Amino acid sequence: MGGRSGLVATLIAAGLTIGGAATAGIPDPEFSNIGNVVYAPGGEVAYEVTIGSSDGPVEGAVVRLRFTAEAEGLICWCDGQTHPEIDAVTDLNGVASFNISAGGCLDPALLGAPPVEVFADGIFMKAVGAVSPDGVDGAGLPATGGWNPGTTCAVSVGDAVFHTSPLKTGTYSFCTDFDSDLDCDLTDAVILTSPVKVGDFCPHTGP
Ligand SMILES: [Ca+2]
Ligand SMILES: [Ca+2]
Repeated sequence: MGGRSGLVATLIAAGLTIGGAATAGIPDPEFSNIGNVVYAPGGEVAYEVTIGSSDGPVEGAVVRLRFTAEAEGLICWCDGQTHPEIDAVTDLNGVASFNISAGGCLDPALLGAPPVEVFADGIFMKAVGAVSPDGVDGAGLPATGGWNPGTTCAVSVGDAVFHTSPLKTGTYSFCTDFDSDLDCDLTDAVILTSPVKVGDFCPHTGP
C-alpha cells in the first residue's frame, strides 16, 4: 500500500471510529427493553422504552409506535392525539418517553395480531399490547369486549372496580399490569391512583 492510500485508509479508519462513538450503534431488539404500551386520557402516564445495541444505549434513535388498523378501531383516542403512528426520540440513556392521550386495553391474545409494532430508526423491534387505567366503558366492557366509550375517554368508578380485584389479590391480569413486569402489585396501583383520583378524561369526538 502506497503512502497516499495508506494515509487515506488511516483517515477513513479514524472517521469510522469517531462516527461509531457518536451514533453508539444500531438499534437491536436483543439489547432493548420494550413493554406493553401504556396510556391514559390525560396523557400523564409515561410510556418509556429503552433502545440499545451491542455498544450500549442508542441516543437519538427515532422510536415509532405503529398501531394496527384493528387497534385503531378499538382504542379511545383523545381529540388532538396523533395516531396511528407516534414518534419519540431516545435520550443519552437510550430512553424514549411517550405521553399518549388515549384509553383502552388491548390484549394481543384477544386480537388477530399484536396491536402495536415498535420500530427504532426504521428497524422492527417488537410487537406489543396496550394497557390503560381506562380499561372499561361505563357499562364495564373492555375494548376487546365490545365497549362503547361514547364521546369521552374516562377513568371512572367502573375502571377502579375493574382493576381492583387483580391488585387486591395479586392475581395477574393483562389489563392491570401497567408496567409489564408480569404481576399486578403496588407499582401498578401507584400508576392507577392519580388517573382515578382526578377522574381523568378527555373528549373523544373523532375516529
Ligand atoms: Ca373508562
Ligand atoms: Ca406490574
